[in-house]
Amino acid sequence: MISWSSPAVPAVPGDGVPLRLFDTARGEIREVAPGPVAGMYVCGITPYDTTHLGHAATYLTFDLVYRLLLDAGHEVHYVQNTTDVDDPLFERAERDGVDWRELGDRETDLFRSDMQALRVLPPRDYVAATETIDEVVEMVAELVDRGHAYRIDPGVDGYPDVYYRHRATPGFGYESGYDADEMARAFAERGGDPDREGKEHPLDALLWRVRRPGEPFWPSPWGEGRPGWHIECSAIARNRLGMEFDVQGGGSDLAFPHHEFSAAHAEAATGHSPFARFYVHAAMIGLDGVKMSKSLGNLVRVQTLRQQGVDPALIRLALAAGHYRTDRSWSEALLEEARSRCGTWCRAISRGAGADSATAISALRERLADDLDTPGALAVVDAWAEATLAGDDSDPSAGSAVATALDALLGLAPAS
Ligand code: 5CA
Ligand code: ZN
Repeated sequence: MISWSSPAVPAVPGDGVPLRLFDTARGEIREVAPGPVAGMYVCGITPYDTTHLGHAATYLTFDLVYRLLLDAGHEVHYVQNTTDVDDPLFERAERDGVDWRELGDRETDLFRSDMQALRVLPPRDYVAATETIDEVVEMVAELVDRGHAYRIDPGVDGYPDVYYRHRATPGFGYESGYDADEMARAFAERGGDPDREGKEHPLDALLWRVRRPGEPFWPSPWGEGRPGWHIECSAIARNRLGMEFDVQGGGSDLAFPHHEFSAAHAEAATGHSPFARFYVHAAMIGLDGVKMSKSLGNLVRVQTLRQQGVDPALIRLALAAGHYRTDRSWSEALLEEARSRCGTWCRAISRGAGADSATAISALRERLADDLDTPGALAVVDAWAEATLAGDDSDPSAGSAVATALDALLGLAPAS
């Protein structure tokens, strides 16, 4: 699938700082320390009702990861999927009387356009689930061959779906750190089917769903059907990044079951562990204290704000005012605060000369490399702007140096 076009990333004066991130699996912040090419997989959208500010916040978080890795001298091999075959997509298509493919294409186009407007760096591989059915079939076959998967007895309901034995890997649960009760609750809430008759255990996860009337299907050794959800990301990431790639990312709602099973499937299929070196999760964005979600319909869309004439850079700045690991709410006040901050920064930058830029840029890098401390980073720029506007003009080219750093590290265009 085509990605979107990349904004230019200027080189920032001075040296980048090694990135440290919080890894959900180990529950600690440590240095990412990738090789020359960092591998990053971020779970993409299910293309209906995009792009709300929760989605935007998550992709902006990983855009910062990308930019900091670049600044620290690494190349980044970034892979993202779109889940263009899934129940909620079919339900929405049915409700609206459109073909599910058409709905998926339209929403994916909208997402690309929003990402481009937000100046998010595009994935090198942007991969639709429908493009990788053969990869999924191959990986399910590996799991079946290794004895990690089984079929539902056709006598149960006539649908011999293929399921994954959740205890196939000894470390199952290491990624989320959830205990049995938390797993049971999250599995039921987030796309699992604990009550499916014929499963060996309620937590076993769907790998291949055999054809049901009215649903799309592809051929496989287990009959015509379609992939389960977790195996999709597992196969796409493993086949492009290999095992032990650097960062597996997404929103915190994916920590279990999705990322736990994506990791477990790949580990069970290959006999290698871990799937990823870091599992990184962006907190949830809400509206009036409730998680923004397509199923609840309490959405603020990037598109709507753009149509109202809001500069996408202000959306970036408003979301960056909170830390990525803190659940937070979107509000008009947040946007206003970003507008006022942006105005102050622009006035300071347009002076040309200003307070020492090398000190400010190095502090900015330090804050961002410390588990993406964006509130701290914004405070650094606030202090630089304040000193500059108070008359400090000791650095003759401070304005352009700071503008370059904001562009490269925070994705904020010089013009905004
Ligand atoms: N297609 C799957 C991942 S394979 C999926 O979760 N799609 S999604 O469209 O529901 O979400 C896309 C991304 O946005 C995911 O990383 C998800 O964790 C994140 N996300 C969804 N809602 C929010 C929210 N309210 N705040 C922050 N991130 C969110
Ligand atoms: Zn995923």
